[in-house]
Amino acid sequence: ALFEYAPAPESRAVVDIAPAYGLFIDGAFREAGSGTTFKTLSPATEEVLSEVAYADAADVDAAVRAARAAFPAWAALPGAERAKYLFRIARILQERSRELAVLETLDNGKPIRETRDADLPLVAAHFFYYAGWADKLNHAGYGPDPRPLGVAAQVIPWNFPLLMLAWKIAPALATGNAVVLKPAETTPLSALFFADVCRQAGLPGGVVNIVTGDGATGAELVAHPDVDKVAFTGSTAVGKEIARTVAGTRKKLTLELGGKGANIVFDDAPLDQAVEGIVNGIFFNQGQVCCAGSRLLVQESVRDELLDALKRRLATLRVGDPLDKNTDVGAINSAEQLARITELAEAGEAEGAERWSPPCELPPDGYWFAPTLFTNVTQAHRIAREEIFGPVLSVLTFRTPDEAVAKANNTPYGLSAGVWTEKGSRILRMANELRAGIVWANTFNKFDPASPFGGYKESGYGREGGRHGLEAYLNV
Ligand code: TXE
Repeated sequence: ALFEYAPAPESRAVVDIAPAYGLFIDGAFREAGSGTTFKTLSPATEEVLSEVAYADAADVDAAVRAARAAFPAWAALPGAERAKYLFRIARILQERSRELAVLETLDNGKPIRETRDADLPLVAAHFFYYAGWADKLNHAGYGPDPRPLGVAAQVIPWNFPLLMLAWKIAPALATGNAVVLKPAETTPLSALFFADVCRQAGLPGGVVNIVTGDGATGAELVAHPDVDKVAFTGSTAVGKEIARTVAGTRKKLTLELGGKGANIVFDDAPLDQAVEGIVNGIFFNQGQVCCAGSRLLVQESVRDELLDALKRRLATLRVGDPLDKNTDVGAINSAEQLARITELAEAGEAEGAERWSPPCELPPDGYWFAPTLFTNVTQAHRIAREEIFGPVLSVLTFRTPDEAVAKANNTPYGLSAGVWTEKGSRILRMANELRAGIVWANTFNKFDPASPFGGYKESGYGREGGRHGLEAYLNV
């Protein structure tokens, strides 16, 4: 087996999926100590994509040791020198973005148009943005000479594999930390590709380490005694478990967990624009987005008009082959995730909500779920309360702004919200009253590396992105 991911420069235009990939520790790929591997599948076809090394406690320990050994020299580099590495990584990511986009779409199932036009540009933008901070930390507002924390353990999910890596690794490196990152078990390939990018950029060995495996691997990493900082994005249940593991240790923790975002449409909103925002809010990445607009709150007076327009629009969505540039809705990432979505949609019907999907033919193999709309939803229904993490929209109504705020805030989560109205004063008022880390006005799912992102309530704590994202990796 070839435990190496280093395509020859002349073959870079092609994603050449080798049969097996190794762990990336101390600047080199290697087999797991136990020799154990696991398979990754294409969610669109269920074909085996690759075999990946499975890291156990000993491998995690090797990765943390490599990071610890690399940390002092990396932290001591002048910021301007660290910035050069980050700029180099950003440029290589841009140069190899076609290859990466195809790889990410194969591994995750998301439409190539999204990977190409959203994920990859944002990934490079995060490295450029944090490269810019590396030599300006004295001016970040945290006082003179803020220091890195040390070794950061980062555990990320499968919905935006490379983008979540960028959110975590770019600020950690800019501030002088060394990193051990564990990608999700269903989507490890772009992180291993990124390891190759680090090598190409000449990043010193041990500054970035990638350990592939499952939840047990993640648990080993988080519990490792020589870790100074834990950053996690994933389910609220696992986030709580990690908080318990970290409690009583020296480790600093940031958590980015689930959401149940409300997209709130007032009767004065530009409805055609709102329809686009609703579709983007819940069908982008098949709704597998922590800040998805999974609850539509529409003012009663425009309910029928908006739903008619929305249904017409949903009928035009093209569901299918993620590698087809015309595809709008791709595959669900895994059989487990499909089962969760299916179970919650069935609960919606059983509890009396009305289910609707446009006519669409789903491919025979792979994991698919048709775009789905539920009306007659009450706040007590599970589909109004629980994160579905799929292409399923629950529609509720309201009469007054107060009622809209109360319903939007009636959730244990608090990650995102959208407000659609012509009234500027109403936007400002809603932004103040909505208990959500981000409130979009007349748009949805807009991301920018300069903007902090994170949750209220059970959506987690800490911020990623922007100047605030530096703080999670600094002693100030
Ligand atoms: O998440 P997990 P799953 C939500 C979404 C989804 C549900 C379950 O609602 O349906 O969570 O998804 C690693 N210690 N979100 O099961 O298990 C795991 O290997 C340390 C929202 O995929 O949280 C993976 O790398 N690590 C979310 C990562 O945690 C552990 C994105 C996420 O997996 C671990 C994903 C443990 N004990 C799911 N157990 C968002 N906020 O965007 C698992 N992991």
